[in-house]
Amino acid sequence: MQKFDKQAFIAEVKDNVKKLYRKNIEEADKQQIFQAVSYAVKDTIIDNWMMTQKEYEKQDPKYVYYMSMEFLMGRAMGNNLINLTEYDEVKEALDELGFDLNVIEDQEPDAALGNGGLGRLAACFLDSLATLNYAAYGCGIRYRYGMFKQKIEDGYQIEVPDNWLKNGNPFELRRPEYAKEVKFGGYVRVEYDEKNHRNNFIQEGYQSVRAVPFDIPIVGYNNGVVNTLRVWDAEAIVDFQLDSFNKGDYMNAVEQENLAKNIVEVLYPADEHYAGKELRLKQQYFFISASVQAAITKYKKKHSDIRKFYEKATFQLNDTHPTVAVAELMRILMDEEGLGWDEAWEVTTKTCAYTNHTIMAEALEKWPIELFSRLLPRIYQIIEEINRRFIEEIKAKYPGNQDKIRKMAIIYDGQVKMAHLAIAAGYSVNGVAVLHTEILKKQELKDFYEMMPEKFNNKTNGITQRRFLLHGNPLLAKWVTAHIGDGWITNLPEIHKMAVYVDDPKAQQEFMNIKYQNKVRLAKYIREHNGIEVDPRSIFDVQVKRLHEYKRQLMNILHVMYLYNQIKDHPEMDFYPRTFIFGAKAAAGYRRAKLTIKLINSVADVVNNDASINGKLKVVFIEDYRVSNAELIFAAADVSEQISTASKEASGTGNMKFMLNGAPTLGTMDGANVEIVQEVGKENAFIFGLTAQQVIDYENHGGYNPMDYFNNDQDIRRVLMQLINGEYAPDDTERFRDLYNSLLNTKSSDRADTYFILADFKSYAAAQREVEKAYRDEKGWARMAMLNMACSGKFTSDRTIQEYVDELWHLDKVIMPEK
Ligand code: 26M
Repeated sequence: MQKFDKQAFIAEVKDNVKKLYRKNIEEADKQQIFQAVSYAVKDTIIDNWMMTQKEYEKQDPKYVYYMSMEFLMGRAMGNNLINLTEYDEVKEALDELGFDLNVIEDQEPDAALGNGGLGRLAACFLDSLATLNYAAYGCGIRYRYGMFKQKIEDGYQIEVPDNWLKNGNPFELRRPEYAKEVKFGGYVRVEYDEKNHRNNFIQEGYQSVRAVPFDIPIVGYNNGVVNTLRVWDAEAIVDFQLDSFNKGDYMNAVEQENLAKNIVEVLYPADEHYAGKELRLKQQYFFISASVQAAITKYKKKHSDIRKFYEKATFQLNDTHPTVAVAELMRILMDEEGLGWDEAWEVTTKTCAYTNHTIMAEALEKWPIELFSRLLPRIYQIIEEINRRFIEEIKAKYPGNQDKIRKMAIIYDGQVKMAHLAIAAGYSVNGVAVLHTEILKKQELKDFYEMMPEKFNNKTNGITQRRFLLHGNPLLAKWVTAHIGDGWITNLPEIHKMAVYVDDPKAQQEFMNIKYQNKVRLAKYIREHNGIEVDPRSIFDVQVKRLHEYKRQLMNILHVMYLYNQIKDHPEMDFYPRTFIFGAKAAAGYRRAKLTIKLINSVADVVNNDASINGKLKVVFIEDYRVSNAELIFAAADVSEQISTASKEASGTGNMKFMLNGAPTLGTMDGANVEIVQEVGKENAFIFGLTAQQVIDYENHGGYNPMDYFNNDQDIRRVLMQLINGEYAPDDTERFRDLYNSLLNTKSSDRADTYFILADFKSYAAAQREVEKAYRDEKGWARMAMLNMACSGKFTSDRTIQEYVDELWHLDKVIMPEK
């Protein structure tokens, strides 16, 4: 690769400022500098991008199309510099110009085209695919508004639109020459084709939208590879102009204009919860139809036999959201490419694979037949036929067993079940952690597993160390590299070489000092963004993730209330200062989640302002938790809170980011926590609570009664009473009644405390005491924290991607020519 030329870079930045803003560099503001630097970086990227695509053309590798409604990319500029290995050089160049690269980076809005774990996983996968030299496309939607920005007003969450494109996106490239037409509605006319002796299916009376791709470069680490994230924008297909006085055409034109405008307007901000909204289905079909069409077009440029499509392409479906891809591929193969059903089915089932990300029942996508068939009439016909044949298969395997059909049919009870379609039509069904996959096989998808066990497999999630250590924690990254070299950047298991230093007092000191500096950096962020003063010498105990009952932020804050009671009762008690840090967005319509945010902030108000406790306890709710501030938070954490009700968190990926940055896990045996403990040893984690099997057994036998805990445990009773006696809501004692009810009142739902908070509370509190005890032993803590970092090698997304490639996708590694 070309060597970085500092003076040439500076000249280009100056030139960009001039061209873009008609200003000299001294006159430019920080946003303008950000744009100018980004365009200079893009210049370098473009050369590699063109070279990569030329090489792909030449070597004709198999592609993976990662189909996802969400890509939670975060900021691009810093990460691109990291992967181009030009970060330090550009930092110097900007210093020379009198700018701080970190400050310039803060000018970039996060690309928040995702809700949480599922969307961020997609982003990590793209980074790993490019770094490992695999040909890949991310396929998604260019939402005008991404995940809402969160403001906290009077302790309550307020959602503010995320106008992330307002200053333009310097890294994207509009590609109108690759636009595709996507059709909605109308009806299907069947016409007998005399010549070919078959029926033709012709969609008529439809509305259409022009899908225009925007390409975003995905830079591999130090390998010259640049892959593409292709996000689709929608435009009206007809120019909005009246060339006829026909009123019907006019209204039709207006409607098509509106359809286009609405489709890509906004990301649906729901996590693990599904509401059958028509616009959501439109979004799904819109980006899937465009992406599948584009994949076929690309294949046909080089290949003539469409029946071998699967040799050059595989579609990974990120949850059920993109599952219409199955039927869209069938449609194109049959209606446009002329294949018969069986031929088309063979191609489709060798192309599509499905990843499941949750066992939460409320997340399962089902569409009413009426809505589905009206919006996608031809696609619905195809799904009907897939369903008919699938039911025949079930009957053949389980003769006379109506129950199996009821439980497994793709269309049943007036609904189209997307997970069933994905399983029936995919060559693979995978879970995202060992425990999760086992639960899928034994519980949630038991019938499907019994019928087709060969499809089921596990791919434990991972994260990219390039963003979450090299970029997010430069101090630690440099320190690790100074000890063991930089091999870990592309081969994370090498970080285990740090294990030889865990008992070395000098290394322990240095490690703790780096952690301290990162805590100072976060304390500064908190001071500037929350106006709260926190002590970087206190234990930073962190829970950051979407707000959901199963993740049990409520248990965490109830425990804080319990600690506060103890400190007030026993002021003389020796208590190691603790800062509890929360960050979480609640879905806009999720009442209980939003009330939990209010409770956290109410507890914070009381605790943080009680001078009598000498700052022993602080509670901070970080506003607008997102990828960019997450990088600061992981680097500064002492304790990683991973406290979901066992069996509910499919994997978790935040847990891995904390571990990589040397924060031990305080958690349940859930999701990937199980594998984290396996890697680092249970003596280097703080594990508590019911096991997944215990939770499942309770659920199956309706045998848990939270009143037992309320009646028999004074500490628990006291904390719960404080929810309804105005302790944290003097102006409205009823404010937190719903949270109280959720734990105790069987009338508020059919069962109380569905997430076993009271059952786990005391073992959680005990584990928290163990944390404090361990932290007091400074050397012991340094050892434990360093061991966590050293044992995090398994959790790189490079490993996850390599497993997908070896076991499912069978991609070819593309070798880049030396430059
Ligand atoms: C559904 C309908 C309408 C709008 C949005 C949705 C929806 C969006 C995201 C439903 C679920 C969504 O995400 C689920 C998710 O993020 N699951 C998480 O996936 C991670 C990556 O595999 C895991 O680590 C987490 O444990 C899992 O909760």
